[in-house]
Amino acid sequence: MACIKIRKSWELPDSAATPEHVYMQRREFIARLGLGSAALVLGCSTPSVAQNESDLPYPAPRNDDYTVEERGLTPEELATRYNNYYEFTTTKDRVWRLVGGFEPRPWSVEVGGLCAKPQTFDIEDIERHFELEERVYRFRCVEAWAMTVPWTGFPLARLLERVEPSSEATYVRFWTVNRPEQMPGMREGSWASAKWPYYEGLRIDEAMHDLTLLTTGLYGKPLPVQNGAPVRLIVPWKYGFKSIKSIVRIELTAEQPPTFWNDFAPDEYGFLSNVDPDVPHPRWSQATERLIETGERVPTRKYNGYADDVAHLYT
Ligand SMILES: Nc1nc2c(c(=O)[nH]1)N[C@H]1C(S)=C(S)[C@@H](COP(=O)(O)O)O[C@H]1N2
Ligand SMILES: [Mo]
Repeated sequence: MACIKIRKSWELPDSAATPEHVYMQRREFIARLGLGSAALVLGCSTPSVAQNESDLPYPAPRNDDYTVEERGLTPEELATRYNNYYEFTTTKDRVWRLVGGFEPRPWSVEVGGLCAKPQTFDIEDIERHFELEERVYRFRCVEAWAMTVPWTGFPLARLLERVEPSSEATYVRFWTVNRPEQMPGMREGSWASAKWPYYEGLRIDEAMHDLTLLTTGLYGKPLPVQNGAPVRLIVPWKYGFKSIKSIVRIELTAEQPPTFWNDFAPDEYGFLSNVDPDVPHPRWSQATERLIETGERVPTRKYNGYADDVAHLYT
C-alpha cells in the first residue's frame, strides 16, 4: 500500500476543518451553558470542547483500495437524514430531527472480557491514536434499502489487538449507550419497552477481518449523531442492523452473544445475517435492493459484493 500522508487540521480549508454541524453542536453546547451569543462574538467560547473538535483528524485520507465501481455515492443529505436508530424513533426521516439533546462527547469505550489488557479508550484518543482512513462501502439494510457512503475509521482488529485477546475469546460483544433521557424512543412509543440498550455480536474472525471498521466519521466529518456518533461498527457484508451505533462497551467472550434483533424475532434476524440474495426474509424477498438516492432497484449481491474478501469465512 502506498504511503499515506496524514494531513494536519491546519492544512485544511476552514470549511473542512469546521463542518457546519460541528459548529452547530458547539453553538448548542454554548447555549446550554447559558453563555449566549455575546460569548460567541467575543470569542470567549468553551475551551476544551471547541478546541478538541476543530483539532479532530477529519477528513482522513481516502484509501482507494475500497471503492464501489458500479454505482455512485449516495448524497450526504440523504445518508444523514434517512436513518434507522430506534432509540430515537422508528421513523427514518425523523431521526435527525430528534438528536439535538444527545451529547456524543465526552465519550469513552470500555474494552474487556477475555483479554490480557482490558482498557478504556477515550474517543479523542481513539481518533488520534489509530490511523483513520476513508473507505467507500456498500451499505445494505435488511429492509432492502441500500446506499453507498464514505466512512472514516480503522479496522476494529487494531483496537482488539491492543487489549490482547486470550485464546478462549471466540466472539465479540458490543453495547450501545443507555441514555433514555437523551433518546426519546427509549422513553416513548411502542419501542420504549424493548430490551435496551441495543446489543450486537460478531465471531472473532469476523471482528478481526480487515473490512470490519470501527467508524468515527462519515463524508469526511465526525459521525452525525443520527449515524451513530461518536463511534459505531460497520460490517459491510452483513445486514445493517449488525452495524451497531454509539458503542460504549466491547467484550471478548467464549460463548456466542445474544443480539437485540435475534432476541426480538429469532426467525427473522439470524446471528450471522450475511447479505444473501438467495435467502429471503420470511416476509420479503432479498433478491433486489432499493438505492435510497434514486429509488432504483438493483440486484442484491452475495455478501453485499464482498464475497471475494469474506466467503472463505463461511466454508
Ligand atoms: N444502537 C442502534 N444501532 C443500530 C440501529 C439502531 O436502531 N440502534 N439500527 C441498525 C440498522 S437496522 C441499520 S440499517 C443501521 C442504519 O445506519 P444509518 O442510519 O447510519 O444508515 O444502523 C444499525 N445500528
Ligand atoms: Mo437495517
